[in-house]
Amino acid sequence: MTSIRSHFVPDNIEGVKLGDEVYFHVTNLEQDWDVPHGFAVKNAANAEILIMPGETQTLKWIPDQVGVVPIYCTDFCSALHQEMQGYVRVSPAGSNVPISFSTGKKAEADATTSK
Ligand SMILES: [Cu+2]
Repeated sequence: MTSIRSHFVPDNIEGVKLGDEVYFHVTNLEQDWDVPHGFAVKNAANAEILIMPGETQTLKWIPDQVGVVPIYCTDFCSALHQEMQGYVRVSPAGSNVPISFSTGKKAEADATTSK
């Protein structure tokens, strides 16, 4: 995925299965040298990564629970820093949910309750 103020692309990932080895390769697209971005998965056993402008860093994650897991920026990057987040849905092992991803779309449950 890419990171630039103030979002990740994509920021909504489906089709990850429990026990998968997930590698997030995050590229910071900023043109200003002093705007690093962070990246972390909520409740992951490892720490976050810090990505300097123009760099790509990789974070490995093995989900240990089924559900929707937030991902987020861990470095204060702008006034909209807290908007820099997204979601990964973890499905049960062996389920047939295909890998898919999108950007800027609200989670399904969210969209149906807000109507
Ligand atoms: Cu940030």
